[in-house]
Amino acid sequence: MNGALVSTEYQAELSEIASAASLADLEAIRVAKLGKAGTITALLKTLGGMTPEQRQAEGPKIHALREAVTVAIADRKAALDEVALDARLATEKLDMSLPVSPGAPGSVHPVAQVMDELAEIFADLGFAVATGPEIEDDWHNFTALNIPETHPARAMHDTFYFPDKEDGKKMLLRTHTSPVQIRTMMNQEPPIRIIAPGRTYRSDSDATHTPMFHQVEGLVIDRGIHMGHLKWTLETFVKAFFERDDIVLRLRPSFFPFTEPSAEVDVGFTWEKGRRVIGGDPTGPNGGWMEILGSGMVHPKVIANCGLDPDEWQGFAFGCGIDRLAMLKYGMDDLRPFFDGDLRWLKHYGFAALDVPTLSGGVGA
Ligand code: 2NL
Repeated sequence: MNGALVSTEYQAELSEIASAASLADLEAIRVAKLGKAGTITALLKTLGGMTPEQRQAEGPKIHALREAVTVAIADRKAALDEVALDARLATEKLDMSLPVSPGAPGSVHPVAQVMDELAEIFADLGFAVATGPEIEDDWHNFTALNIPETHPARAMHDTFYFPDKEDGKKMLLRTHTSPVQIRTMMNQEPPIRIIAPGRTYRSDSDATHTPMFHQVEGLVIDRGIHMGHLKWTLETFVKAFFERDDIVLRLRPSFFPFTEPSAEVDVGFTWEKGRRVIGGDPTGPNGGWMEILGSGMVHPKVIANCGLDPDEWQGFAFGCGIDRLAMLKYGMDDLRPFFDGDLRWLKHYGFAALDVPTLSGGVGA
């Protein structure tokens, strides 16, 4: 294309475009020239009716005209766009100091809140959070834990089983989070310090039991671990969680197949305004003991089942219900609304998502 030629021959066309005053004017020019019924489009159509000689002479001129007009329109459009943007920037103002509208922020469920608090407190004690599948096999859920084939917990009416599998593996919904610790012991070298919080399932339903509930278990495996470590850890945890220093623990002998010795753990409570509150003197006139945890030294058979030498490695473990912890700390007296999804309940008992990451502040706060 010969630019000099074009600029002299089509001066009128091009100056009309270059002086278009607005984007709307420019668009009108484009349609008038290049649109379906435009003048240049009509010129292009005349090529079809020409002799080859005429077409050879006229063709390049017409195409050059269309090219020149197309380029001129694009240039003018860019210039007009810039003028429009400059005008907008000169007049529009954004007030960055305006507060955003609050919207509907939702709230953190008490169970999630307590799980965060547990993770924070135990992190301060050197524990990592471990998770695992909710659908388990009976080896990880029962056998590895030294729970005999005949144990009532294995019965159909206590545990949710899946239909039999071809390979003979019995699949179930985990009845505790212990299988997470079994998997950790099998896959990680000691020393191990973990908590395993999560959903657990038992075929149980009344005012204080729901078929799905939340449990946290803790596990420490190292050399030379004894009951003293267990008691100090639980005491430190309970004081940090309930945010009181005047809490006493009582360990009572008990039995679990997976720990030896085993101990049930009671906390001292006192009656305050018709409510049981953790802390205070359990032996006083307003006091009493409440069971909140099960615990013990990990049974040597369980350690051996996970491929570790029980003469070298010892440990303690404990388990407790998260839903129950939440009820005790935040004063709910009914478990069932935890899982109803009623927004009124959540609004009342839920926690602000970003303002309050934890109320516990960890250990030593
Ligand atoms: C309770 C009792 C307990 C454990 C859980 C545990 C896990 C492994 C090995 C040994 Cl892998 N023990 N867990 C130990 C004692 C008690 O829970 O009453 N839970 C609600």
